[in-house]
Amino acid sequence: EKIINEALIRAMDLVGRDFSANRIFVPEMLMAAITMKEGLDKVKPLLKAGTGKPKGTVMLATVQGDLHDIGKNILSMMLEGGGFEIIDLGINVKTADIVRKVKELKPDILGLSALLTTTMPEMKKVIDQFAKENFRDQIMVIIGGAPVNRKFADQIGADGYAPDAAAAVDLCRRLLGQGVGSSNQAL
Ligand code: B1M
Repeated sequence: EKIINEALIRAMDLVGRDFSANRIFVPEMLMAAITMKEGLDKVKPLLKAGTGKPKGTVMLATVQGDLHDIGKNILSMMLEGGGFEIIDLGINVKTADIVRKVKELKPDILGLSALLTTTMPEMKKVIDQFAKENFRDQIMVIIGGAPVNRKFADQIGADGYAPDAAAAVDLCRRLLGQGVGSSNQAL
């Protein structure tokens, strides 16, 4: 977790800052993302959980129109490390596909990620679609990603918000009535 939080994510913050300041451009941002993925692949085995019964199933997706998946992938790794089973639907996932997969595979929690201000509204669309299909009370929906905050989560009727992956693991534990770890930023 120290390698992820204090080296990889911090480096990515610098990449974001340089991109905002027009010092680097999309190709460099993409190179950084590929490098980050390689780094995460090396760290992943260290976070693997021991054997035992899964603590619950979490389905993850980056919403439609959004290609950012590094934060979601870190969350996936940390949830797996925390003993959860993960179903990852990937990036740019259509609302209809998310709803269909949730109904078919019945995870305990659905986690939605968005990194763009333009794709945040897709999260509301997913929640509204569950309501439309009379399924809202059968799935807990949590959201996260850089432009998202607790106020937005409340506004769209999400069951929880977490500012980072560690807080999201605590949030999932709490929603499933299990003890939490070090973070108290969730919910
Ligand atoms: Co893009 N990009 N990008 N990008 N990119 C941002 C997000 C941006 C802030 C950069 C900037 O301007 N400073 C900006 C968004 C501006 C805005 O909307 N306000 C931006 C832009 C503009 C774009 C494009 C439009 C650029 C263009 O084409 N002109 C384009 C859009 C493509 C699209 O999605 N349709 C684009 C493309 C890309 C790449 C493909 C090149 C690449 C992504 C590759 C990939 O993900 N595989 C990329 C990258 C790398 C970034 C930055 C530099 C880094 C994102 C990242 O991975 N951060 C980013 C700037 C920044 O964030 N500093 C930027 C590290 C990661 C660990 O953090 O994802 O925030 P994050 O996840 C955190 C938390 O948010 C949280 O946990 C993680 C940490 O523990 N979290 C959750 C995330 N999901 C969660 C879900 C939860 C709970 C917590 O519960 C379910």
